[in-house]
Amino acid sequence: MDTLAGLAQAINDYDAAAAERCARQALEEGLDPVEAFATMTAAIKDIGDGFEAGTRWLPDLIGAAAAMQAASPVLEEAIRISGGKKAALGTVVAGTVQGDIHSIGIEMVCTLLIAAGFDVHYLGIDIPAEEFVEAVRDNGADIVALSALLTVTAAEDKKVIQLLADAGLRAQVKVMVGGGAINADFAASIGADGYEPSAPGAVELAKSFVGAA
Ligand code: B12
Repeated sequence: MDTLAGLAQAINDYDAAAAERCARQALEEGLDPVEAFATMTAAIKDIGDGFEAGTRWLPDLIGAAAAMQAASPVLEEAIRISGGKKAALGTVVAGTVQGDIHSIGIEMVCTLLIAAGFDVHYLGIDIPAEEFVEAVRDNGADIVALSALLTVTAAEDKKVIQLLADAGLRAQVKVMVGGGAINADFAASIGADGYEPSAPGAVELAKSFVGAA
């Protein structure tokens, strides 16, 4: 079995130690850490699909997430190092919206943004709309990146945009939205400035916002 297949298998087996070992091995073999992360994303998505279909259960999601979270820091560290030190392209405030505790995707978005040269303020998960607005104001952010994976929390994106407008900040900050609960039509309907389905896509979008694409 090659290393990336082993990495996918480790996610599937909820084997955190094997996932971390395969991630390190992938780097030693000179494989692209972003590609290794995409391999894990596909594996965990399969488990999510099984959960939706009723063939997998919450402990399966928890086990797979733990395996992915054991390997992610190894890959994220490599991505940050390869990004080197760059002049700041702009300031991003990022987080997962209130009611939603999914962190893996937005953390990869943040890692790639940092590697590309953005100054990123990651607020974490389950973040109230008011807190995003405060962080945009306090950090003079150019971009706010909102992640939502649950259908029920997608509406929080709209709330953030509304509160930014109420605070007189909407004109100075671009809003990008993503996560499994979001699509381009939804993003357009709430007046977001952009949507991307992947972390590399998020970086290209952010660069286009600051005229660096
Ligand atoms: C792992 C996981 C969990 C873990 C999360 C651990 C963690 N620390 O993140 C745990 C076990 C905690 C969990 C809990 C729950 N989960 Co869950 N989970 C998943 C699963 C399997 C994978 C998510 C993931 O990490 N994917 C890998 C990452 C890399 O992908 P990603 O998050 O999509 O991010 C990528 C892009 O979307 C994009 N992106 C992400 N954010 C942003 C932001 C911007 C601005 C941009 C531009 C791009 C972008 O870039 C990322 C990298 O490419 C998904 C299945 C799926 N298909 O997504 C279900 C899923 C999201 N979960 C689901 C559910 C229902 C739940 C629970 C309600 C289950 C329960 N009964 O308790 C709880 C919710 C708790 C809460 N309040 O949030 C459902 C949601 C259904 C829906 N549409 O509402 C899913 C879709 C499973 C399913 N098919 O039913 N979950």
